[in-house]
This record gives sequence, structure tokens and C-alpha cells, in this order.
Amino acid sequence: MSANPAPAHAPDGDAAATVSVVHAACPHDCPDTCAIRVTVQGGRVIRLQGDPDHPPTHGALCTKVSRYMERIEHPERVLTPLKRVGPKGRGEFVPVSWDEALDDIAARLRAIAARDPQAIQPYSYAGTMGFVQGEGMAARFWNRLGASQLHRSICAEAGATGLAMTYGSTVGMHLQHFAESRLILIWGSNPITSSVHFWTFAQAAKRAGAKLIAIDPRRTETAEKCHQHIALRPGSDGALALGLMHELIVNDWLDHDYLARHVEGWPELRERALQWPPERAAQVCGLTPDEVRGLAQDYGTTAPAAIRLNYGMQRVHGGGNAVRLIALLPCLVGAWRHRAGGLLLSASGWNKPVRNPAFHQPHLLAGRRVRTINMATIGDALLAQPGEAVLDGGPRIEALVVYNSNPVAIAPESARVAAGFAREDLFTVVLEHFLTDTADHADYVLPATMQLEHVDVHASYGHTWLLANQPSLAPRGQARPNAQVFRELATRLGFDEPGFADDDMALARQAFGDAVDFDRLWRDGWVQLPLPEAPFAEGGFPTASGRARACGPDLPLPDHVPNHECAETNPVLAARYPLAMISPPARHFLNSTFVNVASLQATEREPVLEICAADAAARGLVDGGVVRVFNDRGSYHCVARVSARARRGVVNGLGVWWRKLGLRGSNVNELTHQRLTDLGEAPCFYDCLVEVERADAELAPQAAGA
Ligand SMILES: Nc1nc2c(c(=O)[nH]1)N[C@H]1C(S)=C(S)[C@@H](COP(=O)(O)OP(=O)(O)OC[C@H]3O[C@@H](n4cnc5c(=O)[nH]c(N)nc54)[C@H](O)[C@@H]3O)O[C@H]1N2
Ligand SMILES: Nc1nc2c(c(=O)[nH]1)N[C@H]1C(S)=C(S)[C@@H](COP(=O)(O)OP(=O)(O)OC[C@H]3O[C@@H](n4cnc5c(=O)[nH]c(N)nc54)[C@H](O)[C@@H]3O)O[C@H]1N2
Ligand code: SF4
Ligand SMILES: [Mo]
Repeated sequence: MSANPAPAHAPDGDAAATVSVVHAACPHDCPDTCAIRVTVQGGRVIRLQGDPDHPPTHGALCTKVSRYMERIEHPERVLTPLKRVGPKGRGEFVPVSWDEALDDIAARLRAIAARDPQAIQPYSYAGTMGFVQGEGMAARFWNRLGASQLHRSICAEAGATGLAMTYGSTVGMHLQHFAESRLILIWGSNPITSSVHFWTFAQAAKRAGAKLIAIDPRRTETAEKCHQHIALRPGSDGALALGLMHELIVNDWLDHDYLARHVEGWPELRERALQWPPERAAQVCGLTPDEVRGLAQDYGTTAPAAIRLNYGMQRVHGGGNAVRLIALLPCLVGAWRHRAGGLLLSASGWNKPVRNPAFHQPHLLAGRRVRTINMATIGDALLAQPGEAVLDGGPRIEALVVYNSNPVAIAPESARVAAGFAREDLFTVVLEHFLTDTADHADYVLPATMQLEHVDVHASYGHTWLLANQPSLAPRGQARPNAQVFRELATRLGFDEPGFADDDMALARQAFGDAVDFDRLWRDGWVQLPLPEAPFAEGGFPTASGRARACGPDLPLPDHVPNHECAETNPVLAARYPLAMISPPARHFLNSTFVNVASLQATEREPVLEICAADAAARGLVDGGVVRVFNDRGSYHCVARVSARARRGVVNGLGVWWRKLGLRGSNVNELTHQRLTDLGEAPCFYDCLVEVERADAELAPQAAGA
């Protein structure tokens, strides 16, 4: 069974001279989902560029993906199946054949499934966002097996849940219309790092005279290029939104007609907001009352005003409520009336109607109700005994199959995650490109293809185009697409339903429903979804009532919810660990992807903790010195950067390094915890108290990576 059509040109005969251009899509977990043009000659990629015709991409790829060939041709890429020979976590393997690996894996899974298939746990996220190599064949396999489900909460669930409660779906403004906004609040987002194509539109607006304001505890690359930076405390965004509403009300900067016709629960929300004068909001946020007033004035008196909200602000206890409050701001001022006004957190709801609901073949579950494990608490789940709530009434986890994710590095409280992965009685399979921290714990590592080597189709959570990814290279070594691996396991387990015979092209064809002309998508590389320009100019939110929702009989009013770890909720802890730590992405990594690409690692140099001069001086820390960052969960060694990027009382531990490439085999998630957000049961990476001390004597910086 062949998974891929032949790549554009194999290196034989005439083809060696032929130059062809192939449509690809960037697979990474990034709102920009760029269209890529791959120029191939003689089986080799001679050029990789952003598609100049695709409006969001406009010909440019970010620094990371411009280096894609370094990742594809990386000397440490896994090219054969590997079987563990050393202790878990040590990364000691021997090569084995695909048949040996798959036969053994199938036998082990069959034996566990005979007792209870729910003891088998898939663990995957958005290493690739492709529909085919994501859950395309995998979900069918898990459904048929009756394996445990996974709540894919690691990134966006608090915000997405809050947004959908407010608007009815994860929908918002169109990316390209930000270019026409007069005011842009860049809220909990660092687009120069994480969404550089949005930044291009924001800069166009800036050149045309728009004011840009960053709302972010960290003085990011983006914040320093905005006209103003509001450096609030992590987890205080809900309070800021309420303070802004207070000012919009008392100054009557409201669109009464919009509120009356298109918002449910406005009288109740108004009452709550009136309890939040700027002084109160400022106190919670660590700002001055004038900063709150000034921001409200800008927002209340400039049209069209747009908010680029992003997921950085919802990785705290109150992240869901904060998104609900912020999402209501454009309704107060009627910003939705203009196509360049409103808010964008996620655009993924726009493509929901064209996704094929039968794609994952839920009928294969055949009525079985299976338990769900939250990926945010995988550490606890792996260490739990039956009966503990984290196992959702199911059995102990006996087998784990990881693909498109690196949980040992990226999941919170990584000491617990690593301890779980180290369990001798756990059978672990990891589909990967590299020996990541997670793969080091596997019983089998299976070599996966990269984006230029396989078929896929993509949608975006930052824009409204669908993209095709045609293969342009033959797989390196013995690498196989994820979908092919699950198909072959299905065959070995005797799953003979027709869905398991679909090859990758068939899967690509099925991912979207009939509303999408697949042949056109495949030929052109991308198609735009037909959508209204100013979607909520006349209300029409995808809620039951068509109105945006502040509250209702089934929906309590949103409120400021303080962090799990802060002086307000836990003064004893805050006395011992007085610094709030956030861990936003380093610019040249994408989560833990690219950390092992030499040129990008060289740019980031070493794992760092940004700390302001006053907090550093109080602890005798010097710029460039090694520090120990710690709390009751563990210690993390990194290099101090005494920097104005950090505000007083907040330290920035840029993520997410591979543990084994860090200074002492740990990364920033050594310090984060597994408690969850108010909505969506998501992790609280940026809700974390720590203390810092010098550790130069313990470890010199030169020892990094040794
Ligand atoms: N280069 C690069 N690009 C990426 C990623 C990456 O790792 N590297 N990750 C990708 C992924 S998975 C995602 S989900 C998106 C994320 O997209 P964004 O959320 O836009 O990405 P970040 O750059 O993490 O920006 C989050 C910002 O929120 C700030 N922040 C932290 N806590 C708070 C808070 O409580 N309130 C407010 N207002 N701000 C806060 C951080 O300082 C940071 O600057 O980016 C994607 N793009
Ligand atoms: N402290 C802290 N922790 C965080 C965050 C943070 O800001 N701070 N961010 C969080 C967020 S927003 C997210 S989304 C998560 C992300 O966490 P993950 O989804 O685990 O993302 P990555 O770390 O990029 O790991 C993806 C892995 O998938 C692999 N991969 C890519 N493509 C393929 C493929 O086609 N096949 C196979 N088999 N493998 C593939 C890559 O090699 C890589 O190792 O991390 C979270 N963790
Ligand atoms: S990571 Fe984001 S910005 Fe970079 S190429 Fe991919 S989609 Fe574009
Ligand atoms: Mo994410």
C-alpha cells in the first residue's frame, strides 16, 4: 500500500534536469499557516520560499522555516525504527526493521486491549497541524481499538472555550483587515516572534497612522515597536478588561444600539463593570490608574479599533474568564460594525463548516464510551492508580503512543512527566523525527516523514484559507508518514473496515466536505473560504440567539479570576516565592521544535531567565551568570539576562528547551504545575511562582549542553 504519490521528481534520467515547483504548506503550530513554494530539481530542493500569491504569506517565511532544509537533512534525524536497549530516558537504542517493530508493537497493544483497550493512551498534538498526518488515520485506529481519548488542552482550550461562550464559535476578524485599523491592541501576543505575518498587517496600519498598543507583562520585541506598552501582571487581564469597561460606561463611549440589539446580558455586565473603577483594576494589574484611563480613552474614541488577542494571556487560572471579558469589549463600542474593527483570537471556527464530520470515523467506536485523559495532566495520569480522578474512571495507563508532540519537554511539571515516562511497566511508542526528551523514553521510536516528504491538507487558526501540501521529496531513510504507520498497525490488528484502506491521498480528499473543490485546492495550493467581510456588523453571532453573550440563564457573568499562585490567593506561597514566572516562546524555536537545529540554537545561545535590574540586584544576580530558578516542584538552571524586557516582580523563562540540551537536564517546565484553568481544563504555564538565586559556583555557563 503506497502512502504517497511519487514525489515531484525522482533523481533519474531526464528528471534530473527538470525544475518543478510544488505547493506545500507550513505544518507548524502557528497561526500564520504559510503557503510554501518548493522548487525541486533532480530530486533535490533548490529553493524554499513563501508563496508570493498567497495573501497572508506574501512571499515570506519566518527565520525558522527558512531553515527547513537544515531540519530535513539534520545529521541526527531518526532514519530507521529503533528499539530500546538501555534504561528509559537514556536514549540507548538499536536499529530494527519496520516489520520487527510493527509486529511487536501490534502484539503488545493486542495483549493490553484484550484486557482493556482504555489502558492504551494516544498522546499527540500539533507537531504537524495537517489533517492527514495529524489524526487522519490515527483517530480511526484509536476509535476502532476503543483506546482512551485525549483531551487536547495543552495550548488553547481556556481561550477557545471562553471565545465560543461569547461568540458561539472560535471566530473573529479577518487577518488582512487589521491593515485598515486605526487602533490595534496586541494583547497577550508577541507577533514578531509567533505570528510574523500578522505583524506585517499591523505595520501597514502603523504606517497609515494607526496607534499600536501592546498589553503584555514582558517588553517583547513587539512591545518595543508599538507606540505604547502596558506591562500588566500575568493573570490580571480580566481585571484590566473590567476597568476598561468601567471607563467606557462612565464616559459614555458606548454603542448603545449595538449593545441593545446584539448583546445578551449587558445590564448585568454593566453592573459588574461599574464595580471596577480604574484604581481597583490598576491595583490588581500592577499599573497606574492613568494607564487604565488612557487605554480606555484610546479604545473608546478611535474607530475602527481592533484587538489581536492571543493565547499567551490565557495560560493562567482565569484565562477563560479573561477571554470572555476581552471579547465583549468590541461589542461595547460597536467595533464590529467595521471590517477593520473587532477582535481576532482564533479563526478556526470559520473552517469548522467545511471539515468533514465523518473524517475520523467516530462510528468505529460502536457505541463504546471510553475515558478521556487530559494531556495537561499527563504527569499525574501516568503515575496514578485506578480510582484517582485524573484517570477518569479508567484503568492505569499501560501503553502510550506519542506522535506530533514532545510531552516530556512541553507538558507542565516535567519532573512528574519524566517520572511517568520512566515507569518500567509502561510500553511507549514514539513516532518522531529526532531523539527528543520524549523519544529517549520510548520502547520503540518510529521514524516519521517531514512535511516535504508526505501528503497533507491544512486549515489555519489565524486566517481563512485552506492549503494543500504536495510531497516534493522522497522520504529520507526509512521514514514513513504517521498515517501509514497507523494503517499498518490496523492491518496487523485485523481491522478490516473500509476506512483503513484509504491511502494518504484519499484521506486528503476526505478531510473537507463537498463544499471544498479538492481538485482546485490540490492544483492551486490554497483556496480562500468565502466569508463575509465584516462578519458581525449586524450581529449574527453563531450563538443560539445570534447575539454575543455576556451572561444568560445557563451562563454566569465573567469575572476576574486571580492566579492559582499569587499573593491574593496564596500569600504564604508568595512570601516564599515572590516572583511570578512566565515562559513565552523563544523567537527561534517553535515550542520544543527547532531547539536542535544548530543555526537556530546558536542564535538563542542558551536557556535564559530575563529579570529586571532591581529584582536582580536584590538577589546579587549578574547578567550572564548562571542562576537556579526554583520552587517546591523543582529547580531549573539557566543564564540570567538582566533586562528591561522583564517588569518588576515578573521573570521570563523563555521556552521551551529540550531538557537534555539545557544546563542541567531540565527546562522551564520543571517549575510549572498541573492545576487547570477556569474554563477548558487547560494548563496554567504562566501562573507560576518562583525564587531565583545565583548558581555560578555550581555550574559555569561554558558547561552548557555538556
Ligand atoms: N517563534 C515561535 N512562534 C510560535 C510559537 C513558538 O513557540 N515560537 N508557538 C506557536 C504556538 S503553539 C502558539 S499557541 C502561538 C502562541 O501565540 P501567542 O500567544 O501570540 O504567542 P506568544 O509569543 O507566546 O505571545 C504570548 C505573549 O503573552 C505574554 N503573556 C504571558 N502571560 C500573560 C498574561 O497574563 N497577560 C498578557 N496580557 N500577556 C501575557 C507573553 O509575555 C508573550 O509575549 O504561537 C505560535 N508561534
Ligand atoms: N512552559 C511552557 N510550556 C509550553 C508552552 C509555553 O509557552 N511555556 N507552550 C505550550 C503550547 S502553546 C503548546 S501548543 C505545546 C506544544 O507542544 P507540542 O505539540 O508537543 O509541540 P513541540 O514541542 O513543537 O513538539 C512537536 C513534536 O512533533 C514532532 N513532529 C512534527 N511533525 C511531525 C510529523 O509529521 N510526524 C511525527 N511523528 N512527529 C512530528 C516534532 O519533531 C516535535 O518533536 O507546548 C506547551 N508548553
Ligand atoms: S512557522 Fe508560522 S510564520 Fe513560520 S513559515 Fe510556518 S506558518 Fe509561516
Ligand atoms: Mo500552542
